[in-house]
Amino acid sequence: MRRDAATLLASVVAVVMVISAGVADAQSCKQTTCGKAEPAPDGCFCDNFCKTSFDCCEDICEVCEDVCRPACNNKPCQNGGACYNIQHEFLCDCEGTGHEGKFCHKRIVDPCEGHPCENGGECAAGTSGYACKCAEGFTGNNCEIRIEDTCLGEPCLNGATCLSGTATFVCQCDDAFTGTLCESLIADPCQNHQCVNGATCFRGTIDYTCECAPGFTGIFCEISIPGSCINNQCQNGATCIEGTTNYACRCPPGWKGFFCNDDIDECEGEPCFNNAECLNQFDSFHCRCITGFTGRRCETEIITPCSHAPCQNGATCEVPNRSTNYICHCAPGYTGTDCDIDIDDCATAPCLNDGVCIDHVAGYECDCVPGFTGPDCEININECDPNPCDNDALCDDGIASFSCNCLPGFTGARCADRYRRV
Ligand SMILES: [Ca+2]
Ligand SMILES: [Ca+2]
Ligand SMILES: [Ca+2]
Repeated sequence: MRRDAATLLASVVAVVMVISAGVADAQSCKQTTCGKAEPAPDGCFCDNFCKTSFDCCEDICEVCEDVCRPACNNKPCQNGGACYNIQHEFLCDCEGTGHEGKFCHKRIVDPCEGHPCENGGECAAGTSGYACKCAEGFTGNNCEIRIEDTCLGEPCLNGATCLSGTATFVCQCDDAFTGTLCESLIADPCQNHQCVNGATCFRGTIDYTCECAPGFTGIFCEISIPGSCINNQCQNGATCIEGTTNYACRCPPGWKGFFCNDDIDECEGEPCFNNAECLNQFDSFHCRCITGFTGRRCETEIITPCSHAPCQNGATCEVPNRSTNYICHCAPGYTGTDCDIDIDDCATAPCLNDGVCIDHVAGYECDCVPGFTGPDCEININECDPNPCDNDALCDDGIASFSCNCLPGFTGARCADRYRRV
């Protein structure tokens, strides 16, 4: 920023006085001549003839006169320096031009020229040299030294953050761990916390803090905040009631609990009759009736043609759609409208060989005469098996009997006797 002329004037008057003392005064300037391309004498400012004390005018350079003319007319300041007239003197302000000297003619050498900072370091020029601001991982005056990453190999344990130093590292432990490498687990201080009133416990390194539920305060959230309905936790449309030490929730029908977030079980009082199943619903219950019952609580028996149980002997009763009558589906062995007739299973005379038929439910039994067997007495029992005849006689099977055909010399029903010679 270029300085204000007035400020500058005040600050340089003293300097000018010193300069004037060492140079020719106005009178001597008037008497001085300077040739073409020759510098004017020190301290002379020749209007229209000599530009500065160092440069003569190109066209003509005669007697230097008019030393009191503003010197800046001759544009003495070079390289964009600002010129200020101060009595018989001028002053060049070189700031920002990169030059210095009375005429801003001398280039200021930038100490950062040549980029002395290595490895991406930033160079900052100062009055006595430069300083390098090194990129991460480098050090040294010119950032020429690479810093060894001491966190290589991830030495910190249990999720700790490793901070790399020049020769060592530091592990920044998670709250739950401690030790140089964060290897030791700290007992959770929340394990035996005393936070109350629905507060949440947050563990610290050695202690815990309680984050209170709305409406509570204190280290352990043990203090109720009066007027706490502002942040109440009443749910399901409950109304918040301010209290002196706490608020209360007035629950709408169907809800209970401090915050009205518990559904009331309307089935608890067993409102359904006749073995109906009770279903808990929002502010209500529903009875699922078994067959034959109806009503909100299944309290009403449904009267149908089947209600008086007309079907007998294990039959099932059915009322066809839109019918006022019933149909009995009989169990095996029965017939009739009400299944009250035991079917005569002997009607087809299933017993053979004079067997007597005995009727049962869905079946019969045959009582066979002697000499026959089998479910229907269809088998003639073989009385010759085993052979009852003696002395190799042949046996003839009969009905409940047998006969033996004796070999010569034998007699008797079983040929057991020998003939005697008379
Ligand atoms: Ca309910
Ligand atoms: Ca029968
Ligand atoms: Ca027989």
